[in-house]
Order: sequence, then structure tokens, then C-alpha cells
Amino acid sequence: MNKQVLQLSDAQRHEFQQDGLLVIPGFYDLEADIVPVQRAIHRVVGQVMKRHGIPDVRQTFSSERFDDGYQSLLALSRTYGSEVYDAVKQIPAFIRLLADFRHEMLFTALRPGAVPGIAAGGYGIRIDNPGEDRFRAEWHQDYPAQLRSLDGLVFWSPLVAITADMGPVQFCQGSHNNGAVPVLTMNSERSNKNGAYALHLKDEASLLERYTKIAPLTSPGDLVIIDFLTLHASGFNRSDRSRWSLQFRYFNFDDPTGLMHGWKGSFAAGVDFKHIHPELCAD
Ligand SMILES: O=C(O)CCC(=O)C(=O)O
Repeated sequence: MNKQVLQLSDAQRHEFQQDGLLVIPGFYDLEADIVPVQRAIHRVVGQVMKRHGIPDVRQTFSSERFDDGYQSLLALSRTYGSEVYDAVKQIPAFIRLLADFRHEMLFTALRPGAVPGIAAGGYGIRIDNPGEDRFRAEWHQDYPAQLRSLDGLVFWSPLVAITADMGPVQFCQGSHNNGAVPVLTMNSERSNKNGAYALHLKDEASLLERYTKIAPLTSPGDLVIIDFLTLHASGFNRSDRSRWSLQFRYFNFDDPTGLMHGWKGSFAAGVDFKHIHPELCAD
């Protein structure tokens, strides 16, 4: 979207308020915003190859195949995949986009009067690899995982064209309207997961039944804005390509809950959610 014409219509604001979710097709400028991130990922994959003495025989960069070589790295060693995962969060073009003023403007358009902040540790590039179900985000709200403020927003955007077999993110339409859901923090079924990933919604099955689920198929340049209280989960990637996506999280310094706890971060910031919100811990 052209930087001069960033405006949300009344219909878009209404849709977000109603659904806790808003898809804005073609929000980012592909050449200016997205391709630089893809190009840098291509280079970082090359650096991981270099570090491990793997010959780089890839073709030159193209936006459609920016992750060339990544599947081969994964096949050689899962650890190489994790190195890429951690490294790509440090790409300057990605960090530039994180702090882009359009995110601040969207935040204040959707939360009039808010004082926007970037949730430290709340940004990243997800790589959902085919068949790796154990790294999926199970049904959750972002607030317990992030804290900072109850009225935060996730700006989610794909780096690849999302197809149904890639397991698009699923959302419970309108679920944010019921506020923060109590969670179980100890969960034997998720004993292989840590921190926020181990949280389990109380009465999950009956809660999820209440809502219509949607799983928008989006393309590079599209933006999905998610309320911190909207229930959502990763899909199951059954394709042969990794599902790459950007996540930027913003919060509101003027939110009463954030003001109460001092905009604390959650698990990733070393904070025990139970100490901040004992009333939301069902166990
Ligand atoms: O991209 C996904 O699979 C999940 C994303 C998510 O849960 C989030 O951004 O909060």
C-alpha cells in the first residue's frame, strides 16, 4: 500500500471489531518491503551452508524461490534449519519493516487514543515445515503468550503464497469478544512444548465449538491483523514447501492491564504468567 494513502475504511474497522481479524490484500509494497526480506533470507541460507562447508549450487535469487536450499539443509540436519530460523530474525530489512510507521498508524486507527509500542521479543519469521506438527502453534490467544497489553495486535504476513495444503492459520471468528480465556499451564499432552507453547485453553473443545473457523489463503504483500484475544492455531503443513511468514506484535502503553503490570513480557521475557495473572490460570 502506498505510504501516502494509508487509511482504513469504516467497513474495515467494523470488520476488525466484529471478527477480531482483518485481512488487507496487497498491503505491503512487494518490491520495497517484502523482496528485501526474501533476498536477505536467501543470503542467510547461503551463510548457513558456508558455515557448514556445504557447496552453494543454488540458482540466483528469485522472489518465488527465495528459500531455495533450505529444504536441502533441513534434510541434511534439523539443526541447520534451526540456525536459519534464529538467524533470519536478525535481518535488517525485517527489523526495518517491524518498526514501519504504517504499523503504528494501523494500531491507532484500530485502537483510537492508543500509545503504540513494539512488543520486545514479540516479532519473528515463522517457518512451518512440512510434517513438523510438533512446532505448530496450538489454539491460543496471543495475550498470555506475549502479555505487554491486553489490547495488542499481531501483524501477520506470508512470504510465500499460502495454499490449503500448507496449513494456513485458522481463526475463530469473533472469539476476541469473550476476553482472555483461562489457561492450563501444566499439560502432560504438551510435555514436549515449552513456555507459551505449553499453554492449553481451559475447556478447549467446547470453547472452539462455539465459533466459525476461517483460514484465509493469503499471498506475499497481504497483511492479516489479529487481535491479541482472537483464538487461532497453525494449520497442518502437508505440502512439500515450508510456510514462511512474518509476525510483528504491537501493544498499547495506555492499556489499563499493561499499566497495572508495567507492560511485562511473558515467557520469552522470563516472566511466569501465573505470577501476573493468577486469575487466568485454571490450574
Ligand atoms: O503462523 C502460524 O502458524 C501461527 C501464528 C501465530 O500463532 C501468531 O502469530 O500468533
